[in-house]
Amino acid sequence: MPVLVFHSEIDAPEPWRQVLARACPDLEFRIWPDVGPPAEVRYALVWKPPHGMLASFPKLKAILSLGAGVDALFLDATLPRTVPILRLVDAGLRGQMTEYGLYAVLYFHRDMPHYLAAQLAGRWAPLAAVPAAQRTVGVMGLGVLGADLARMLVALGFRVLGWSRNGRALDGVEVHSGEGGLREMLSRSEILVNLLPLIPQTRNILNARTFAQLPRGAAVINLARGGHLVEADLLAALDSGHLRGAMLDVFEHEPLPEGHAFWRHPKVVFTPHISAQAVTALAEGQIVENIRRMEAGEAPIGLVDPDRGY
Ligand code: NDP
Ligand code: OXD
Repeated sequence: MPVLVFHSEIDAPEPWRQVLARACPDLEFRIWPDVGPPAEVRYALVWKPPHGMLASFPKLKAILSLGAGVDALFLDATLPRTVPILRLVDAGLRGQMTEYGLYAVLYFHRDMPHYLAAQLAGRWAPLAAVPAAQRTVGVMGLGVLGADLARMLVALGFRVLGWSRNGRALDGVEVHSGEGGLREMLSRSEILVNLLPLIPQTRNILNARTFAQLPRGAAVINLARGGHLVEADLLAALDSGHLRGAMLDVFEHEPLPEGHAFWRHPKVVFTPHISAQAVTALAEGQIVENIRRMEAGEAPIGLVDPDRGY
């Protein structure tokens, strides 16, 4: 019987075993590394598989990612380049990410770091109101996740700037692209949110030069990948006072190493890569549909372009 191999250190296999037993009874579910004869494996349902794992299946038909971002797959030099990679497109991630992004923007917009510090210091310290219509938020990456957040920010009345590769128009959002567009967007973004994929062109994009182009007192929110951020540059920009704060969900090394400066930094708030998590009940429809489409020879959902890397 053809086999689907599961590997993830953060997603439980059992719910997936049950879903697939029901929806794809002709597919046997096995958990890496107990996969049996490698030639029986047709599908790999994975999050951060060990390097070499995918290349060990000579008849693999598709790599089903348990996440939207597939950067970790491309770090494997042995990744079979001709096997389609299918990423999660929304599949329950979009709503979670938009909630988190809104929360993060509102946290800075409503000066919560100031009020938390004032409370702890026993100070009653009101600041002048800044209406959403006078606040500019920049969103880097206007894909499935970034565009939804941008739309919701527009609905709340913010001035929203966005940056994407193709610069496609988005209602209510001033969209930019290219190097010049990025400069223009950064120069006006009082709160900057990153929702780009991690590819060679975007690695380290949140760096000293980027921060220097933001208005003094801006805040940075990184929800995409740790590899986008040059951590030392963020710390320097926070410590110099150029940036007023950062909210982070992702890190170059996860879990964040013990003793890392972010743990106790007064201007950094962070969460352990939870802004949008794959929930089986919300993602199963897309995974099952993609297996059906692959078996029927139809175009799958979320096909990654290996040349673009996202
Ligand atoms: P999409 O592929 O739908 O969107 C990516 C966006 O980035 C597109 O708008 C794309 O432009 C833009 N982009 C890509 N390259 C460039 C570039 N060189 N210059 C400017 N813009 C660029 O991805 P999703 O929205 O689904 O996900 C985005 C990322 O969010 C994922 O890759 C992942 O890293 C991260 N993520 C994090 C999670 C977490 O829990 N922290 C959960 C889920 C995702 P264009 O529209 O022109 O193609
Ligand atoms: C994803 C993630 O890319 O959870 O889906 O980071």
